[in-house]
Parts: sequence; C-alpha cells; structure tokens
Amino acid sequence: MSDSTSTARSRVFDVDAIRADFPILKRKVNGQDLVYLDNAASSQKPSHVIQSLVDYYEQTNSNVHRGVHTLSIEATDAYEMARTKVATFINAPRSEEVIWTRNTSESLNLVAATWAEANVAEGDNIVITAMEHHSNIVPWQQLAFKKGAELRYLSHNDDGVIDLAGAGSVIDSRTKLVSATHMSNVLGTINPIAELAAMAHEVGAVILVDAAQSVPHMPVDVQALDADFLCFSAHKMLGPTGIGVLWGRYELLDAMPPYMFGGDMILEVTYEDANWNDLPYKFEAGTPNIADAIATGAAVDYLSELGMDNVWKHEQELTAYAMEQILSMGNVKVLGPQDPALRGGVISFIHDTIHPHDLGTALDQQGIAIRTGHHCAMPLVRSFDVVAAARASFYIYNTKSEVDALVNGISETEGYFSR
Ligand code: C6P
Repeated sequence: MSDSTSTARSRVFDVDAIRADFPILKRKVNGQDLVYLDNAASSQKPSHVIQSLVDYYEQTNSNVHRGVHTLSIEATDAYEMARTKVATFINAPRSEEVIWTRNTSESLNLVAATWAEANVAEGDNIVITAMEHHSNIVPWQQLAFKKGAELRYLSHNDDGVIDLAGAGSVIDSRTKLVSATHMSNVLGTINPIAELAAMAHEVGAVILVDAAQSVPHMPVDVQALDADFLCFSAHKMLGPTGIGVLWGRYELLDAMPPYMFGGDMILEVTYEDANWNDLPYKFEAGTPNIADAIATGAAVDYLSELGMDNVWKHEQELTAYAMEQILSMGNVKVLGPQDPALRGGVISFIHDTIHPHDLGTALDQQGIAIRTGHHCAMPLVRSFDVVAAARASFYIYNTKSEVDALVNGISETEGYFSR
C-alpha cells in the first residue's frame, strides 16, 4: 500500500490479501472467529489507515493554515492533499468544493441550516423519499416547521423501488430541494439519482444526495449524477470516525452563508464586523479534524488501489449469493428489492418467529456481528408493520463462507428457540 500522501496505484482484488490488512479480523468474539456483517453501520479499518494516524501524530502533528514552521506546512499539505484525493474519488470539478464535516448527519444539517435557510420560503416544498435515514428527514421536518414549508415524500413499491412515474406529481414548481439517499441503509435499494436530478432541475430545484451508503461501495461521480450536493462519512469507507464530507457545486457553496463562525473561516475581522474566507474554509471554522482528514485520504487510496468497480462487483456477487441462501431458508423475509441487481450489499430481514434482537444476540454468541433495530429509519421500518429488523451488510473483506456462517447461525438459533 502507498503512504498517506501518494496517489493511487492499482492492486488485484484478492479477498485473502485484503483480510490480512485488517487487524481486527484476527480477533475472536465470544471465543469464535469474528464474522463482521455490520458494515453499513461502520466499516473496519486497514492497518494502512490506522498507521496513517500514528504517522501523523508521531511525525507531523501541528495546526494547519496557521504556521510558517515546517510541521505546520507539512500538516497543511497533507490535509489539503487528502481533500484533493476525495475530490478525485467522487470526480468533483474542484477540490474547494469538498468541505470536511463530522459526518453525513452534519453535512445534511449544514445544507439545511445554510442553503435551505436562505432559499426555502413559506409555501415552498422539500421532497425526500420515504426510505430516508433520520438524518435526512429530521433537518427537513424542522426547516419545514420553521418556514411554513411542506415536506413531501416520494413513495416506493412493496419491493422498495421508487415510483418515478409518481414523482412527477410530487416535484412541482414550488419544490426547492429534492434530497434522496443514493442507497437505502435498510432496503439496499439503489435510487435513480440522475433521473431525480433531471426532474429537480426541470423545476429549478436543487438535488442533495445522501451517499453515506453508496460512496463506500460503488463508483460515485457527482458530475455524472448531476448532483448539486452530496455527502458521506469516512467511517463507513475504511476511514476514521468523526469526519465526513459535504460536496457542493462551487456557485451554490459560494453563495451560501457560513454554518459556524470562528477561526479560519474569516477573511477579516474588525471590532464591528467580519467577512468570510474563500471556499472551502468558509465552512471549516476552528481547528479542523486534521488527523482524520489525512486518514480519510489514506482510506481513499486503499479503495482506489482496489478499484471501486471491483469493490462493487465483489459486493454484488456476495449480495446475490446471500439473498439466495437467506431466501432458501423459507421462513425469512428480506426487505427491499428481491432482484439482487437492483440493490447493494445491505440485507434487512425478518424471521417468521424469532425477534431480531434475539437473533442478533444469539448470532453474537457465535461471533457474528449484525445490526438489529430500526436502523435510524423508524418510519420506513414501521411501514412494514414491524418495529425492528435484522440486517447483514457486507464490505470488501467479507466472503461467501461468512454468508454461510450467518445462515448456519440463523438455523442454530432456530434450533435453540424450538427447544
Ligand atoms: N447509518 C446504519 O447503521 P452518520 O451517522 O452521520 O455517519 O451517517 C448517518 C447516515 C445517513 N444516511 C444514511 C443512508 C446512513 O446509512 C447513515 C448512517 C448507519 O445504517 C448508522 S445509523
């Protein structure tokens, strides 16, 4: 693997070699080999990313954009290099369009508190889908309450596929923003973002893409999607917690008011007033999360070396295999598209007789980590007349034998509960 400042080379997609890069995959959980299938919540980290944090703190640690001394210059270079890597990764036209935030949630709140605050008025509407994470519902609910605007939902069919034909009557001349998840963290559905972008642009609205579940797993090109804003979190894509990205079109970001005030985001301050720094710094008040930005660059290097086409192909194969195995059990219902080609590697399921929390706890005893609950998408999960679902989600280091372990684990749990 490259060091944290180099640009990506290519590497063969070899799952055994990939697994060897992840120290945590060697540990036992409850005396069993760890089978980590909770990647939609947060991914594991390769040594390359962990080492980039150690290297930064041992060799470079300093504040950025402030000093003339060597450490500060090196820290600034590495921090800005990471921004450039992210820009290249999502094919952003300019690296100044990449804003570091804490996570996807903060990126969404930033747009709600700045762009939407300035552009949404009474009687306008904001359109989201009915399969959003709370982070892409609640900021818009709050904004709609405050502004006297309407929050509208795009519906989906029983298979979790968006009703594009119906979207034409939901998105109208009073729509200011369409905000949609690229891949559902519950259903796995991949949404038709380019089509929604065209519909939004047709009525003069902008489109925001919640790419928390897509950027880590598939090639994402903000220009091909014709997106206006797009956000994601590093911790779901091999990077550290506490850092995320908001990408936005330069003209939009440039016209937006700041989100927070303080050091680095100003150009000039007098006792009476202040004016704002250029992008991206206008949105990065205070000392930023330097180490984690650099480690995000290392994560992007790692994924780029594997190639996002290969990452996606691997996960599609695993998903198809897992769907087949899980559905063949006969007593487990899978939420979302039944056709694996329409979805990503997130499989939420409901067992006929075992509660998801019991299943999750029993699987944990076998070293298998899945997520159970409402997955921070309460309205969506409740729409299936349940309060919780079990969810297995995959990443680059998962294997078919881990899918087998999951299916065997479910069978063993059935045996336990039938005793
Ligand atoms: N979903 C899951 O287990 P943060 O927490 O800010 O990094 O990401 C929020 C978020 C936004 N949108 C989507 C589609 C998401 O999946 C998530 C995070 C995790 O499904 C944690 S709740």
